[in-house]
Amino acid sequence: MKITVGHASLPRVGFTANGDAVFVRNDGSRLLLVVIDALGHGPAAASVAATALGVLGEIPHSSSLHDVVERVHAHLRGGRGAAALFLLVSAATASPAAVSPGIFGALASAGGAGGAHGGATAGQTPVEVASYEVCSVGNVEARARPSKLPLLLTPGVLGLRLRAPRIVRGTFTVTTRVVIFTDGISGRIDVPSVDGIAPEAASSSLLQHHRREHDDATVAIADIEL
Ligand SMILES: [Mn+2]
Repeated sequence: MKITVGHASLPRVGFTANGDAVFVRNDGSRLLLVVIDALGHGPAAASVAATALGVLGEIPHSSSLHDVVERVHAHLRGGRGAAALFLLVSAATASPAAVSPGIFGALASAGGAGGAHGGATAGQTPVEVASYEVCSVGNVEARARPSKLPLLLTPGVLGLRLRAPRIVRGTFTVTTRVVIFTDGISGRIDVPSVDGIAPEAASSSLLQHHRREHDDATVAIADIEL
């Protein structure tokens, strides 16, 4: 598995401080990617975002996504709060019989009944896949291509009020691009328009074309190559 991440962000027009921020920890076989959108904009929002980045930088690598979300929530208490999307991707293997191209889903447990594939010769060699966990608190969104990335938005604001984080778990069985964006980006974002462009440049292009000027705006892209 090879993971490449790029991102681009701009503050609200007229401001230099940015309340959006991106945290990336890419170990090659494991990625923690968090896109933060502190409430409001300007220096106070930027301060909240910086606090979140500081907390994330000190989180143990072995932490579950649930722990990551709860820890950020705890450390942002007393501030104006933030929305954020948390994505954790890890290398994994599956039996070919468990992997139907284009269909994601839970890894079939060993010996699990059937997929569309799994010939007698291929059945012996595990195939590389990527397992993921994703959680979005507030309104940071994500899209994936060509795989789907189902998001269950968790209501609330990190640092203020948070119900049990809704974490979706699944598996990418084909090379997949994940695009994460804050609400400073139009929901009409045209992800296919940057197919074939590397994450950093693709993020800049999407930011330029779909930015709303009244808010901080951020795009982060992770290419997960299997
Ligand atoms: Mn925003």
